[in-house]
Amino acid sequence: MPAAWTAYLGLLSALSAAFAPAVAVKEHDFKKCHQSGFCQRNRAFADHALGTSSWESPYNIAPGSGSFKDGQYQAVILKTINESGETVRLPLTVSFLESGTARVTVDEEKRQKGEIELRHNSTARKERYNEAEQWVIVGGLTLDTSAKVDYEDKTQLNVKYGPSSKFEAAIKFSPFTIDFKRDGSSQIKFNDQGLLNMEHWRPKIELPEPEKKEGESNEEEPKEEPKEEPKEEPKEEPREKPKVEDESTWWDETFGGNTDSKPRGPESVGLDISFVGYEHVYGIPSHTGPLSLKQTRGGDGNYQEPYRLYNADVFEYILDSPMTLYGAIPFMQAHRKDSSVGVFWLNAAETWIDITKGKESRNPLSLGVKSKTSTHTHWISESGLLDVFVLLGPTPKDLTAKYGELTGTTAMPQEFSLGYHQCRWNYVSDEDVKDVDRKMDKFKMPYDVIWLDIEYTDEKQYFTWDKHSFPDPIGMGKQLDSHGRKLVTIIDPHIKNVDNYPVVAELKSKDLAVHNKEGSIFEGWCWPGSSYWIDAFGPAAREWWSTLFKYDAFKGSMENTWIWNDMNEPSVFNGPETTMPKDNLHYGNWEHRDLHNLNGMTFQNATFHALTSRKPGELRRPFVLTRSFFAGSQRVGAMWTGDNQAAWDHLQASIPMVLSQGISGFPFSGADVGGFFGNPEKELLTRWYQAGAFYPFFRGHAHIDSRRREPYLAGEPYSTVIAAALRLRYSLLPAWYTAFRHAHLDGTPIIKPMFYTHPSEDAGFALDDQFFVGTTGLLAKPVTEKDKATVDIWIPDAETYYDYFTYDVLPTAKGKTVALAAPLSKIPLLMRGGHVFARRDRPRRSSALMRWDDYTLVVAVGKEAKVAQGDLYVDDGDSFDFETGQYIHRRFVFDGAAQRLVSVDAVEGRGEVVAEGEWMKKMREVGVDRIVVVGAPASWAGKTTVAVEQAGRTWEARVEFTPAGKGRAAFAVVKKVGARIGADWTVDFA
Ligand code: NBV
Repeated sequence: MPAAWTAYLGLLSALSAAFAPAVAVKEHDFKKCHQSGFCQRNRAFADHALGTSSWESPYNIAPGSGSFKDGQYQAVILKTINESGETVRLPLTVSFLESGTARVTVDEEKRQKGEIELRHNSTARKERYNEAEQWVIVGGLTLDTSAKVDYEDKTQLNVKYGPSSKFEAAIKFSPFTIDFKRDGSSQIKFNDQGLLNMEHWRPKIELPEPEKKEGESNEEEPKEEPKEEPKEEPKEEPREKPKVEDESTWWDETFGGNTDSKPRGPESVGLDISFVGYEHVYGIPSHTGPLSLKQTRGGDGNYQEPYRLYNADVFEYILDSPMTLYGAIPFMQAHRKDSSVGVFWLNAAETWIDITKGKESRNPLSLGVKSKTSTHTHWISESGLLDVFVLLGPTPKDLTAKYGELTGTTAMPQEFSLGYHQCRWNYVSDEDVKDVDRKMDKFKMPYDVIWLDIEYTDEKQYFTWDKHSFPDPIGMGKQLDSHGRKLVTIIDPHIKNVDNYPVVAELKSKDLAVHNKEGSIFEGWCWPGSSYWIDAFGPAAREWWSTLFKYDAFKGSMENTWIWNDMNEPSVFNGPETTMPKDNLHYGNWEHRDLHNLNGMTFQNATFHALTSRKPGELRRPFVLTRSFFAGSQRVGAMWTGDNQAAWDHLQASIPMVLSQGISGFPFSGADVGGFFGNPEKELLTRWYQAGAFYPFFRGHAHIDSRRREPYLAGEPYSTVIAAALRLRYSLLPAWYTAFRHAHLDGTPIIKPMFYTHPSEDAGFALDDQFFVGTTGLLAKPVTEKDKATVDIWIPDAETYYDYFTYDVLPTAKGKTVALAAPLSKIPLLMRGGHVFARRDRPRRSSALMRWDDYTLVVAVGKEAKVAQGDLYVDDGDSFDFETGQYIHRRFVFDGAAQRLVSVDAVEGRGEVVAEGEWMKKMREVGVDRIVVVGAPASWAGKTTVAVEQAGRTWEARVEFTPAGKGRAAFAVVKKVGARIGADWTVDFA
């Protein structure tokens, strides 16, 4: 290697190391609320408002400005900005949608009209960012023309809307508030605490002798909490301009040595949203704390900081924290016994959410709920519209369905992607990959995908291969393909700024990268050293991105290559908070500030679309894993929870994190199995595989500095136990795929927390360490503690619960916790009576090889009436043909009284209308080989055959009955059933 080249590489790695974050998250690298000007101002505003008994919100609907038409109310809110009564006009729209969802949007008239001046000669857009909707919302916006004004006078307007007009929005004019009611009682209140705050545009008044220099940092000394500042008596403060208003952060702001030029000055939006009578709130992922969100204004066990949503490469994140992580979904659900409501805050700028709970409503006139705890939330975003959707439930399932209608549901996945993924940073060569592939087979460990991290590239130039270590990617791909396996390669959004790299040359010449505030290409540092970032907000950039993935462009990729998008927050090593400067400019001249949280999604979306056009005539479901995400990302792939650690508490934290993803509309999620940083002890690794087998996305991954830990390296007894966990996952793949189908159809989570499945059982509302899988009735509680030999599982209802492996019947224990034996070899897993689910029991190397395997149906007989039911969905797992009906969806119903199990089409009348394609014809013939009835009636003793009837033919199948034993349920196994999965049939046990 020439000396100059070596020197250059040395410099590069030194620089990368200098800019790369060090070993543990440095909390001080990320802003606290008091270091984020708008957060500090809004918190101070809240302190002032809540501490001032005479406080009145300065926002009023302009008399006579309102009109109601076709399901929409429009008016102008006047914000009084000074003592002389000057006002700013803020156009308000309240839309009542057919789905029963209401939407409240507030804009700023001057900015709509472009009647503002930008500082620093900025060319940024003048409007408040109004394009989040274009990225996020895909349906559900049809107005409810039957919504009607129920009452109106000079002070208020009441609109009845929603199903059977059960919902009501009481809009008060002065001050402006909205009270959303269901069946006459308040559920959600806007501005009830008077914290509405839209920082209007204002010119900067340059003082001759400024008290503070422009750009002066507010980072050095944390500002004292406002309450600690010497304050005048609150009631003596002028109402319109509280003393706490801190102008020092209106203009240029510096943090970590980076100055944000803020050409539009202060422009935040803040609003208090109260959930009346609700004690629990959930959602707003991604954070590491409990599923039921904590209070954030201090106090015992509470956080001091608001929950933050500002996608960032947090690196070795800490647990039990409201700190931001890699992705953001500003959707919150509130729950109390038998009632769920929610809000979706459609804003892609940096956002903070304070949560407090209290017995008292601030408004003394609010009726009826004083004795109950209410949750008050305070939402604060740096810029953009105020745009909030209100969902009135009443069930958790209603919320996920309505949210899914708005933002879309989980894409039907590639079937292989539900299998196990083997990843590490890095498999060092194609030979290494092939070796791991062979060893997994040797140790009889099923897996579907092996992954390549950044080192496969030629010097971090994506779409290339390191020629020395990966001389034959196609040969490698073919070996994988021989067992139906896939390869996922990483492609990040930073494009190396180097000569002789055609990708960067095109990016520059076509002008498709993100710009800096001056309007030229933005340059920053990431893995490759100096880099540019594709601006996936622009249509031309997306089109160009697609060209790079064509098989003949990305040479070495093939039909079984899929993609991983990392670092898309975006991570910029030398940027503020390791991301992009907020005054960078994107397509359409929108500031990065306005759309930061959307950035990751737009990149994943570009990759998703690129994968649909790799070859003319080929249209397959893409698989793209993303680290960064926003509301709507569920439509284009899977996510994982980023760089966790090989530690028990990280295993523990992963479960609420994945559950939170699920209830927030993005259930295709998982955590790095084994933990990214560090070296897990073998017990931890094993327990992590057992837990990971229940993540919707199941991938082992490890940092480059960690020791090799492919599951077969664990040694005995660990490897055997891990292999069993992998096989359990594989045998249940039909049930997982069916759960994904449900998520795709109506937005339900794939794994479900207790409050979701049992919304009437208070004792389950805070539980986040056990969950149901889809509608299978499988209740799992992974072991997440060292040296544990039992776990306590909470039983949510009076159904019969059977141990999955032994068929032991749990003592009837509604609302109680029951100890389950959980030696290392065992995953605590129960079957709830009343369910039927499908499995494929023949162990194979990969899911593709199981494609035509027969099914086993498991019937867990329910307590009352001895009934059980469930379903199975199957399609070709790869194409979009399911959209035109090429799928099989069966419903199985076991009737204990009639002693019969039937299979019927789950979609009535479908059989007649679908012309069957090749896959479907073949699939129909696949058999139901075994039926296991757990909790079989004692009367079946002595029975040796059952009668099977299908399409007018009947025959007998053998059944083996095992009577109930000590604590164990009786069960019956029908063998060689001979029924077809795609046909109607009956198995008669009588
Ligand atoms: O590409 C390297 C890693 C990757 O393995 C990990 O999963 C990502 O979360 N990546 C982050 C970049 C650097 C991490 C220290």
